[in-house]
Amino acid sequence: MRIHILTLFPDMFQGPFHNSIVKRAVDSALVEIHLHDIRQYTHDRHHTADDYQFGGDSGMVMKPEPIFEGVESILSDLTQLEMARTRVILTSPQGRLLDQSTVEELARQLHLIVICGHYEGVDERVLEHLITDEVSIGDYVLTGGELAAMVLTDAVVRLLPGAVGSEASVRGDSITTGLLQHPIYTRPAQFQEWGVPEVLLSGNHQEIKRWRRERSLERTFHQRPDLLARAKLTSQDIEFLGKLGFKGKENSRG
Ligand code: 6GU
Repeated sequence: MRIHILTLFPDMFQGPFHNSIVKRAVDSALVEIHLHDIRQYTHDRHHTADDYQFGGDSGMVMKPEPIFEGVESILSDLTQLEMARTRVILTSPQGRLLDQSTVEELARQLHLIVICGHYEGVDERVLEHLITDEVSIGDYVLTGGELAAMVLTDAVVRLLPGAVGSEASVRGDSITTGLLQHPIYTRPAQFQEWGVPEVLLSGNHQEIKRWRRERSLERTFHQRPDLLARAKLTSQDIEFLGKLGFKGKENSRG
């Protein structure tokens, strides 16, 4: 996969992309990450990438020309077949909320081109005629789209085959399974005055599996009840949740 990021602040990406799993994925050629400074596609002396808003109002708007030029220069190197598996993404608080199923869909592409939105926003013609997806990472406002582009890149890269040590660990992800993760423990079995739940030391895999499932259900019920509406639940799960006060999934698709 190749990920192109168009940004006014390429230096912001040095930390996240040069450590841990993303770095390893780049080093082992699972992914290429190309940073493009939007100002390199400007042609005036001051490298102007933003301008005042028509109709008045405070705040600057990102100009369309350098963004079109940057994206088109990347697209011009692609074949028709590659184009069919390319997404042009704008990060913006107005976008669709990024979730794991969107990340999975993006991980199946050949090329991602990510434009980091800034200032009050981006000229609407970029949204109308250049991008395929507009993505937000949550209901809060960031100073710019760079952090969102890093989040998106990180989430996509870890799904590329070989990026994370164990495929099973990726498939068993909390959220991927529709439930939050159960509590986990490591050595020592006794830390200060706190032990580890007996069942985990019992060697009884049936019991351990059941304990984990119930803790997942419990956590999800208390922290993210919204997830239960979409989770794949067995009748045993529903019975357990019922004891916690869960009122069932009558208003959901199940
Ligand atoms: Cl993609 N950009 C900005 N500026 N704020 C955000 C966001 C993006 N996603 C959530 N908040």
